Amino acid sequence: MEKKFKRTTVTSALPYANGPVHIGHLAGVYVPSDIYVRYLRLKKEDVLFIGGSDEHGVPITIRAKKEGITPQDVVDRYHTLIKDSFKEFGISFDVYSRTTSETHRRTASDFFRKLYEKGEFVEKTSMQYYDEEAQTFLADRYITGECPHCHAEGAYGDQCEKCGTSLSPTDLINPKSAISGSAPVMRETKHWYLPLDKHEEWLSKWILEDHKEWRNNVYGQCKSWLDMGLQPRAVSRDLDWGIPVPVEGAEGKVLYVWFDAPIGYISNTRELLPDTWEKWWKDPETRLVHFIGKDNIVFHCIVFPAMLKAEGSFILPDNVPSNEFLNLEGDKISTSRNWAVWLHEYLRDFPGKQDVLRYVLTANAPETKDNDFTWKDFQARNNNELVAVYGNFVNRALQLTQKYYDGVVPVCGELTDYDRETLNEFKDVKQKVEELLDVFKFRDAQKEAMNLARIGNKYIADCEPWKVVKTDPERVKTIIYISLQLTANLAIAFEPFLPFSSEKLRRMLNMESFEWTQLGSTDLLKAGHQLAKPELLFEKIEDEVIEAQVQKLLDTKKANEEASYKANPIRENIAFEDFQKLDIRVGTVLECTKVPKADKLLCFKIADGLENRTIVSGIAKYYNPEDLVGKQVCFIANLAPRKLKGIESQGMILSAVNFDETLSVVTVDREVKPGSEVG
Ligand code: B3M
Ligand code: ZN
Repeated sequence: MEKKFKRTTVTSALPYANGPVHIGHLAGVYVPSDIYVRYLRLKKEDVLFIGGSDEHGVPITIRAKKEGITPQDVVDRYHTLIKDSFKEFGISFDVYSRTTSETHRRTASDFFRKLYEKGEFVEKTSMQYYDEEAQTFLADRYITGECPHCHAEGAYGDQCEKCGTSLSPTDLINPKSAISGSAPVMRETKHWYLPLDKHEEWLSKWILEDHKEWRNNVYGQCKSWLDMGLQPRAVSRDLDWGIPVPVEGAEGKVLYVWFDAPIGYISNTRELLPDTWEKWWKDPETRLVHFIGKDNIVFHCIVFPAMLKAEGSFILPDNVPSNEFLNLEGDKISTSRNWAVWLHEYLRDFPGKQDVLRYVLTANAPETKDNDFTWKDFQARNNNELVAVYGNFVNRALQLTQKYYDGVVPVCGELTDYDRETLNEFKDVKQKVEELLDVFKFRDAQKEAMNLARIGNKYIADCEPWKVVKTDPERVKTIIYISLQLTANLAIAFEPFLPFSSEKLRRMLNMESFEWTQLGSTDLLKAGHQLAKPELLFEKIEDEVIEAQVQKLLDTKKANEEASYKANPIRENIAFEDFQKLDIRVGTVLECTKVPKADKLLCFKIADGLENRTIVSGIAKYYNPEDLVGKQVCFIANLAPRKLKGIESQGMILSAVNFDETLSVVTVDREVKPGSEVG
């Protein structure tokens, strides 16, 4: 890479301190950022790795209320848990702080005040639900009511979890405050907005023209936001948990969590380096890189840069590598449904096996599309790759050295053509790994490192030193010498990915440290050098261990199913005449398209036997529209028409709500005439 930067500031998304960290977070953000930072450090580049907990926001207050504790109790608990488990897992932050720190409060307040004084905000009043009993404005999540689409009770002011439709609080039928249970009233409230529309022009140029190298998913999401046109965004909230808005007339208002959280990167740098933090954020020769998950793209590529630009003295991110999602055994990871592999539990269940998880999450990294984590794959990658390839090669090389030469590196004799070929093959691994890491292709980079071990395995298997030793002992010295050089190279190549194993290997090789620049060299270990006693680098993971983990997930699934059944008990009996009022029919899907500006809705054209009708349904998350064309679906034909996103929907398509809240449309198992009655 051309070197126009003096140093790199690397940030990784600040996890919400309202739950522990799981493998989805690790695969998406923390493992790749840690690999990247370790790589830069190995190259002796100036780099700072910033992490911390995000401790504000409504979900934390909801959790506190549920548990009958304070929000501070919630964040204290999870901040410590998260921080400790990151440390044990080897995520090598230079600082891991929190957004409830005093430094952060001051930094975020100053930031807001500066923008305020520069006139970078617009003030607007709007009507918002207010709980008169509790005397407080209500965040969207604090209002529940009947969903206007599927008529489920208990839909939230921002979303109905039943049918997945996104809502605003005023859409709810019979809204209720989740705090007091009373019916909220509308009241006027004032907020400060960041006028993103005013920033649209430079943002468009900066992203769409100057950063074409950003990952497709990042670039694409930014483009679609910019194409839709940016709107002013409120940066304050009526809430009693957060950083108070530091201007007059803002009593009871706090900074919106997405305003203060990214400033947390700056505060945490400042906490670590009170005197020199500015060069990491303001010097144009500093490169800023944000590692995030895909749900954070708009905040890091559009909102935060607009804030930084409005402030005026900060640099903008150079790249924002963002991953897609990791699923678990085919289902979306979910904190609330406990569908996850939690880092602290993994560390407890698999002590000393940090690198196995690091390896698997990188090998399976959701870099370009969502990926799936399964325990079977975890076991297979450990047993067939780490143990059978990397570990096996290293073990052979070290054991043979022990056996033939008492652990002393032998003198290299004359090279054969095959030796030279092998040496050549691993000489260019450095360049290959660098080229890939420089563009954030962690999966492929790790594959290159593993390839080095494959070369070694093949070499030693082809050369068969255990046989040759009987006929040509001099030749064996050369074979072992070359195998040991390869082994040392592996310790370097894997260092950013598997730091614990590299350290262990380095100890076995009796080497203090290696430099990245030595990667590819063929005389890392000199003849006569004494190695330490070999141990196994990796160990096989047995079926029982994996079965126990799978069983744990099956138990979770069962508990979730039971809970969901309990939460949705069979309703009261109805009279047959009431049932007869429902007119359910089968229709054939003629067309199905996405509804613009509504990520959950699909628009159907259905042949209902008589004519074609339009039905809008909130299932876009679960289907590709093309896949539904031609299917026969069941729908309620006599539901009063209603408008959704400006489209008149003439009925409702029936779908089953699975325990994990995914939806499946109800179809017929044999083709029938469109318009056939269901009953
Ligand atoms: N805490 C959201 C998340 O964990 C948020 C990231 C903040 S980064 C400044 O998805
Ligand atoms: Zn609904």
